[in-house]
Amino acid sequence: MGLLSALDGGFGDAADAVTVDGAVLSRERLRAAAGAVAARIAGAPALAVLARPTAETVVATVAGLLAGVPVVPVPPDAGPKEREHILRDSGAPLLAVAARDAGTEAYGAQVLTVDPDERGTAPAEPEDGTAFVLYTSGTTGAPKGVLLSRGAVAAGLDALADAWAWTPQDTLVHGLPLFHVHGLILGVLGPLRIGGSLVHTGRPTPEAYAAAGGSLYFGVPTVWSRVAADTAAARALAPARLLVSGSAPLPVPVFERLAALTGHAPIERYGMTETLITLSTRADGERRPGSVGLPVAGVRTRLVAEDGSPVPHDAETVGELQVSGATLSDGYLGRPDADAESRTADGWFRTGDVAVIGPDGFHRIVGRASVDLIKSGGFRIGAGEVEAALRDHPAVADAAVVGAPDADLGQAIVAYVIPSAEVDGAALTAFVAERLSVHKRPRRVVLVDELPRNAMGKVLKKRLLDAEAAAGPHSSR
Ligand code: MLC
Ligand code: AMP
Repeated sequence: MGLLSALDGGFGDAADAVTVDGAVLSRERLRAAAGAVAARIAGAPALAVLARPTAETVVATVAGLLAGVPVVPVPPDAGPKEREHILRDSGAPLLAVAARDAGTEAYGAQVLTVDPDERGTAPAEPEDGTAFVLYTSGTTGAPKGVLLSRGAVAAGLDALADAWAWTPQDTLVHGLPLFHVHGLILGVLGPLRIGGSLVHTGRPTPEAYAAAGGSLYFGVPTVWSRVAADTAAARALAPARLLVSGSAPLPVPVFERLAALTGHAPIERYGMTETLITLSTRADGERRPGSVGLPVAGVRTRLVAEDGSPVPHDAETVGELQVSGATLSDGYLGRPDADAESRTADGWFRTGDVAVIGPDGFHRIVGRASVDLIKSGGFRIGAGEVEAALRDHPAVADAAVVGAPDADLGQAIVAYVIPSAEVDGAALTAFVAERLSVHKRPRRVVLVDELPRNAMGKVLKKRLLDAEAAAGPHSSR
């Protein structure tokens, strides 16, 4: 069975298999359009896709998978620095775009225009190989390409079908970006493997979720927090079957308000680009606020103390969460150093997340080991990448970036900057937004004369976070 099993004819056609950006694609039309693109890219080492939430992005992604060409999603708002890095580092010779983006900068790659009305013959899907190279931030440096095999993606989706009782009767609704695991792999490939249909809402607003009439809804906690604050929109989700939150911690008050207004206790699940989704509460099990539940089928977890010893499963003692199983990636593209750092000698992946496990096996994520990986609105952002971008500004002598608690975004990027010339925060925010992806921009800039440092000269970010906490709660909205 291929990865896109719902597309291969066995499930029959569905006139409205994928609705995105006002376009409605049947399975037959999606296969035909992707088949036409697959013929043009056959044999290429990789296909970059300018991943706007459009029919063209879905067609190009399916084409890459049918042709056995690894797909490299490029965030559509990535500024020149980030886009050039992804294109050059991945070595993708082709960048698939919609007609309106035909003139886009591709840094030496050839721009390939995708037409969802084109028709061709879909090739037989390959059995194995790399499905995706997904770029994700580390604590320092530019984003790294994570190699996800077809087998890992298939195993990951099948495990979620089991945990969430996800079937061809489901209509999935979400408005998440199509360049990460959540929106693209779960949110687009899910229905193309499991069956059923997809409605992508463009932006994930409460009004759009309320109007979509689906059975299964995905969102990051920022989306659910906005839905929970909109009583009418939340009540409109009562007829749904399952609401699923992930990519960042779902605050317990949001869980409770959502449950009260919709009648559905949300499912919370946990994952990473490097491991796909590894933990989840279950549709047929307890949905405990603040908990990410149990390992999904095919995944094992363990908790390890700093000295490498096992941590008791007493729901109190924290340890680093390590995972193994069928959903793990094949490592980072061209980065054996990062691979070695992220895996144990016995092959487990070090998540960098700190967790507890209860005697009943339920997992709770309590934080991250490093202050330099920030989750803002569900996006993973490395402090080092933002600091490097800020230091490229002529009026910046030095900068330190932290993720400050934020009622809307979970964490908001706050930049402490030592200026070398007159500059204001808005100009620095715009500078970062133009060079990197827009969501990596600081939401606040604090101009300072110096940064707190230890004897080795390392910035004491804990002190900056304490200052943020002392200043009281913020909301970037
Ligand atoms: C604002 N904008 C700017 C700007 N300031 N543009 C340029 N320069 C500036 N200085 C524009 C943006 O382009 C955008 O335009 C608009 O303002 C709103 O941007 P925003 O303020 O950043 O959006 P916001 O409302 O804060 O977004 C919230 C959100 C978003 C929830 C919609 O954070 C989001 O989509 N998050 C999902 C992240 C995700 O999918 N993560 C999964 C990772 S996978 P416009 O035109 O676009 O409106 C993973 C594994 C797992 O974690 O477990 O799932
Ligand atoms: P990414 O690489 O963007 O996929 O981000 C992965 C990170 O998101 C994980 O290492 C966690 O820190 C965080 N994350 C994902 N889901 C959850 C969750 N349900 N609760 C807490 N953190 C989460």
